[in-house]
Amino acid sequence: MLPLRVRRICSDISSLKIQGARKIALASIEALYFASLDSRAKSPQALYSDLLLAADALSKTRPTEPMMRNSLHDTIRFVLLQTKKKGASVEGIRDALAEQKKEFFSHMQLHFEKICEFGARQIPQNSHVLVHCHSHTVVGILRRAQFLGKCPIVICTETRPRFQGRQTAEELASAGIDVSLIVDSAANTYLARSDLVLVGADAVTASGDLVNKIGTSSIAQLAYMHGVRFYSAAELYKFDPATRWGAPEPLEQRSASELGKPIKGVKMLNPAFDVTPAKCISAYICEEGIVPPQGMLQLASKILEHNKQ
Ligand code: RUB
Repeated sequence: MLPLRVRRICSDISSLKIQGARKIALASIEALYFASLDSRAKSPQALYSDLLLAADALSKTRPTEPMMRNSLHDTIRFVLLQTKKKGASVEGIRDALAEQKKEFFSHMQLHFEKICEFGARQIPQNSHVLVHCHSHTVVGILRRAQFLGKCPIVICTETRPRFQGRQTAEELASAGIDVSLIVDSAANTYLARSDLVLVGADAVTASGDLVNKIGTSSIAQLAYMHGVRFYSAAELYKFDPATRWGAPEPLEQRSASELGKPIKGVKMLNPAFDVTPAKCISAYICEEGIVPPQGMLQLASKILEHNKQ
């Protein structure tokens, strides 16, 4: 049985109380640390087994989250190396994990700040920006642009069925940004007058395709048609290494109950994510800078390989 604190985080991630790839990855590492504190293991190997169980449960909470999977993978690998050290002890591993978590969080913060800076530079003065869903990274970029005096004018789609766009609009408004909310189906009307689209990322594939909140691909296709630039803010940790060998990114299907009252005789379908083809993406904004979709494979592979040494 998983410790209560781990089960709570799993449930907060599945229910979207914790949402957005970045926050999900950070919460999963916090949960792994709690798993180490709450484990009753008496040997490093037993502690490692407990952490593996926790990591497995966490990674199943949202199937379309390579950033969480990559983070858990690296941390589990770190724990394995600790267990193999001469004189390894349960206490020693807990301490090492605490340090590792601190380092991971500060790295993620640094990457976030870099993306905000690179992203803000892509936003022209007084430009019209269309955003979809709620991405902490996108909000960070727009806040940074506002701080730099660029005064973006933002349109948020409400993002059915969970309405994450409302949260985006609220956060931008409280940062003093000119922001309006539209229904998802009004995207085409406002795209025609937008200077750019800015969305987050849940996964980036080896071919440079983007997996993000359902509706992203329709907006991207429309932006392509209108000749509007389309950016996705994506840490390199959002790259899914399995796609290098042809594995498709799993796309989460959520409960039909999110769509409201059932209708007799009607199937209710609720896919959470969709795939935007690389050709519709002007560039990714990552911690290394502004990268065309074709460049993500090489950059991300380098980072993920580096962590395996
Ligand atoms: C959120 C979503 C976000 C990405 C990136 O979907 O699609 O664009 O997760 O977010 P959900 P961030 O609400 O289903 O989690 O920039 O915060 O990592």
